[in-house]
Amino acid sequence: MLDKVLIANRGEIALRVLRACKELGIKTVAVHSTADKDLMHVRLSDECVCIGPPSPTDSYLNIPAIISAMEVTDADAVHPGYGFLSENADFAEQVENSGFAFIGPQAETIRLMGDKVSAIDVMRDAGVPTVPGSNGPLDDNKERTLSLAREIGYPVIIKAAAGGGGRGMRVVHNEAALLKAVYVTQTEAKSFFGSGVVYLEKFLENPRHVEIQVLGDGQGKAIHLGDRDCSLQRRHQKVLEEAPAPGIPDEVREQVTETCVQACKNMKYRGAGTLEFLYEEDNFYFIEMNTRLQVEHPVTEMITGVDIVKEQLRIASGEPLSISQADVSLEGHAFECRINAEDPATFLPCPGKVTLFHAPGGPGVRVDSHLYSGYTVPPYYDSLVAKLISYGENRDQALVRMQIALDELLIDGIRSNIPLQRELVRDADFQHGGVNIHYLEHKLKS
Ligand code: MV4
Repeated sequence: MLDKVLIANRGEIALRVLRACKELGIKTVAVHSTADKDLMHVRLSDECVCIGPPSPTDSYLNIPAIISAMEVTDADAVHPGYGFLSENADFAEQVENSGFAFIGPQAETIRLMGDKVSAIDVMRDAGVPTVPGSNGPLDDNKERTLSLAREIGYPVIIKAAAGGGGRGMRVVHNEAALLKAVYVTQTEAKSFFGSGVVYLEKFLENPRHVEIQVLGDGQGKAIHLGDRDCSLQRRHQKVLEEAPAPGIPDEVREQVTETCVQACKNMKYRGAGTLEFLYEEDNFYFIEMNTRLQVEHPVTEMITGVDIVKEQLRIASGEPLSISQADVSLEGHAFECRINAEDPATFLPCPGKVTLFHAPGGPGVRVDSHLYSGYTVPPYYDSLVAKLISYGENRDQALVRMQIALDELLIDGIRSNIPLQRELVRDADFQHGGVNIHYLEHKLKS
């Protein structure tokens, strides 16, 4: 097992990783910016190193500073959490070239999945269902692009191969607008990502966002931990997630999860990963793979009983997965409400001093948060301050537990989206289950 892990992140996820390390008897190093010396996980770690000023570029994204901190503290491995350097292939490569372990996939895998065109290729080869489209980059043959879109049928979407997560895409509703949209997306992609490669897909109008959690040992063994529905989002920021995705026929779920596992075996995937799909009319369509631990991993942990972060640490130690597919059973239902320090009306970040923090409790309630009474939320980072997770034997029980927990949760001193979450868990359409990716934004407009 690893002896010492450096946690290259902050906030709730740094605390989550710290807890997993402590359970496994692994020593911890916290690295933090000057704005983050009062973070909960900094207090609880064995050692801490200040790596720079508040700006993320100078601290949590500063590769030489992080690798130096690993050298100084003699850490074996780095856990990147989510965001920051978690999907930076150059970081993973430099970490491994410096003789340390990166807790995540091999740099080449991160690169392969970071290019959405090659990711789709890998998935299609494994039998994963993909969106009808160009199956590769668009070239400068305008006639070919026009006839491809005509075959697929409008609307279509042009996406940057180096994009993802909602950046660098453009919907096209008719032939007259196609070539201009391709050109504009290419130009934008070149300036945003340094690569002008774009591809084309059928635009699905009212899909749900359903994703599959996988684990691979890096030697060709892989398993899945079922799916999550993350359709409730605003401006590509997820708000409330659940597992399993409601209303998916068993045989459809079994089919797609099997193909995901096959894809991971083919790649000899190492660590935790998520395959993102659009789901419409009982069909899954792969769009992207995330090669990191995700914010919403707890809902999967609740319905499987598998500690995903501990599995990541075991895999990075070169140990086999602690479970086989036959050991994984999906039981019950879980929700996660993301609690953000933001203005309920404008959604603008609301940093400041938390004068009172009271976490809910009771059966089937989990709170992943770095908050404590007296903590000051700094203005420099993401506004996520807590994740409230509920579990129940069935969806109704998990939902009522979430309603109760949200009523118990107290955060004074800063504004938050708790009022929105309290409203969502009482929304009739959400309660029914299976709302699509546009539901929340439509609701907020009305
Ligand atoms: C799509 C799509 C419809 N059709 N692709 C947005 C984020 C990025 N991960 C992919 N995205 C989309 N790709 C096709 N072919 C609609 C979206 C999309 C979306 C997807 C998931 C969650 C929220 C979304 C909000 C708007 C658009």
